[in-house]
Amino acid sequence: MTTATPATTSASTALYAPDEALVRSAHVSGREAYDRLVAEADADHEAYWARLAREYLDWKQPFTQVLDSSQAPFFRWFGDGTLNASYNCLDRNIERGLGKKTALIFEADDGQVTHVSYSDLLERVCRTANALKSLGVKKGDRVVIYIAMSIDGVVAMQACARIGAIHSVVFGGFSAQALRDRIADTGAVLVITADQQARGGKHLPLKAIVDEALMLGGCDSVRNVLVARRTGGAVPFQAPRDLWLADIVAAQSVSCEPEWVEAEHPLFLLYTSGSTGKPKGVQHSTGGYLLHAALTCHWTFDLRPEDVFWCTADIGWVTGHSYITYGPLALGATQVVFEGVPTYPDAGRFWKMIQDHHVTVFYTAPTAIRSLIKAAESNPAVHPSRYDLSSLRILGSVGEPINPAAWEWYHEHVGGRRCPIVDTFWQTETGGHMITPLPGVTPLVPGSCTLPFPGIAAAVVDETGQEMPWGEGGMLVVKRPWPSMIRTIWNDPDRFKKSYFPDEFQGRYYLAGDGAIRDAKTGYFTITGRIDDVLNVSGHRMGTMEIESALVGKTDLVAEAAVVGRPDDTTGEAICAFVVLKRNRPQGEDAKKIAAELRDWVAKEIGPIAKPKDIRFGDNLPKTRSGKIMRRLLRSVAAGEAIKQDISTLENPAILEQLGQTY
Ligand code: 6R9
Repeated sequence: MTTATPATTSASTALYAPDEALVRSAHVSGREAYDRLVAEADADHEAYWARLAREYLDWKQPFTQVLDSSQAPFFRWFGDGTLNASYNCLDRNIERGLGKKTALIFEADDGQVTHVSYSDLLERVCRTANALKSLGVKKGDRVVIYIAMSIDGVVAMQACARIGAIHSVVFGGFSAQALRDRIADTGAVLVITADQQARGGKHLPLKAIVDEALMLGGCDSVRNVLVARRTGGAVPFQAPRDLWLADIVAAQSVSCEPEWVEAEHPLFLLYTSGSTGKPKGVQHSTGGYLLHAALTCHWTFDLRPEDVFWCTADIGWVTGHSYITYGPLALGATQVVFEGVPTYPDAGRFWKMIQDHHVTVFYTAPTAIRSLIKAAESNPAVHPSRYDLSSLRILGSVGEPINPAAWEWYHEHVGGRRCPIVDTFWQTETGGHMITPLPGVTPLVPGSCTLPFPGIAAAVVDETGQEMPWGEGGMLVVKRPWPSMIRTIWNDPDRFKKSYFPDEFQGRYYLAGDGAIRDAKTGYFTITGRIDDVLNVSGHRMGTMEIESALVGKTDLVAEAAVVGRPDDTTGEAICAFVVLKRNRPQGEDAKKIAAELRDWVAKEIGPIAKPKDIRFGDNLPKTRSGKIMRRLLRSVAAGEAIKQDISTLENPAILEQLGQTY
């Protein structure tokens, strides 16, 4: 059995050639086919995307314009075309004879399984869409969805799309405060939630948190709260504002004419962390976004009509949008939707579900793999070898770099050395895969996301925009616009420009915010990590600033706080907070107690995913003479490394030793 080694971001040098049979049968078949697509896109970028937009989407009003760069970097794609995302995901599959085909195989936390056919799904979406209309929700209105993984969640998103309402899904692990901020920023007219969520055998609140969020103020735009019944637990209810989803839906018709929207009509807003300020509402379009979600699902996962696809992400993150709600449905695929967690009732849950549902394409995050490696090492009963995983043909990874040791284990023990692993690099802002192997094309190198998706002009550059020679690291950029790119930051177009199209590159290149290096021989990309103050904890993006402001928001206790990341074997990065209290520096039991109190506080302010793993106390923070916190030093202290940096500008060197102490 292989053992897990600490997560590193370096790629190994092993090459795994794709299987010959797969090369022949894949949608993109062999390196020559890939090269042809890349050449087609290079020769006429617009014609390439226009061809695919016609092949992959059904348009009500066909577009005649392709790319409009006149307001760059506010690019517009397929501007005069109209379509509906829900029509493309449901009706057209039924028109093609897939009405009885299973769209969703939903497995609940307790193991109960529900199959939903394409016809059933369309009916549910239409009823919910009509319910929203009956409550006055119109095209362009924002609807916040705060719900766990569920059929209702997918239906709610599709129902918004059907009537042209803009959904903004908030991950069910976010706190009332974080939810309030998102409701207030979107100006939502309605919130869709559930009574509670079931996770790992526990019932956790949802509706009660919505109530708390609405009471925090700034949410006057919200007229109604629709509540799905999940656990049947007692929840606070405020008529006439609150309505049971089942009651209102029961009274609705099962058909609902789609609202045909312009290609640029916003399909959704999704909040994500940046290096400064509050989370930003990433705005996606309908046409360009849906094209890339469908296309990447087809090529990267080589999805076929008989496949059973399973993406383990939550619909609260972008991966759940593109590879649960939109991509697979746009292709008429069958997919598994899972409510629970990978470790309940035991850490064999994923493997058992793959076996039970004959999953053929499985897409998960390195963090999950690393934690299941650990579990399998201590308990052989949950090792993947105990399950029949022979249905699998393709594996995927997303969210953070996958360290070669975890890659090898995934390849050997889950994929039986048969299944290629597509290590897909992309972001909330990019809408879909940007750099990724294709199963019938790319020889694999563990730890490398390999080559750009055809049509994506990814490059590694220095701070002047000059391309780096292969073998030398730099900043990852995209040199040409692509259809599923972020359109703007909701309510903050200036921040959109500054964050993604900075002046250093004359506003021409999209700046991803990640560092990257291309292999000197193959030109393969390896992502070396964020170049800004964004942390990646278990594949979740967190801004250090957000956590710092939550900590200093505890005004009775905290004077100052600085947050950095440090490497962690399981979660990739861990959050480490350095805190100066308004009272004496605590030690021993006292320090433990205060650290626990601060963790709970952060969980309340943002959500449990933002809880610092380490909290260190000091009389002060390391600062330059001009008063700037020296974060690079804190990163070394957090990682337990010897300080090698120049500390001559540090005003108070003694503080480093103090901050290095644990309790
Ligand atoms: C899809 C998603 C985006 C950030 C991104 C990068 C990291 C994602 C990765 C990866 C290395 C991969 N990231 N996939 N790093 N290899 N295959 O995760 O979106 O939550 O916005 O995070 O995640 O740092 O910039 P999002």
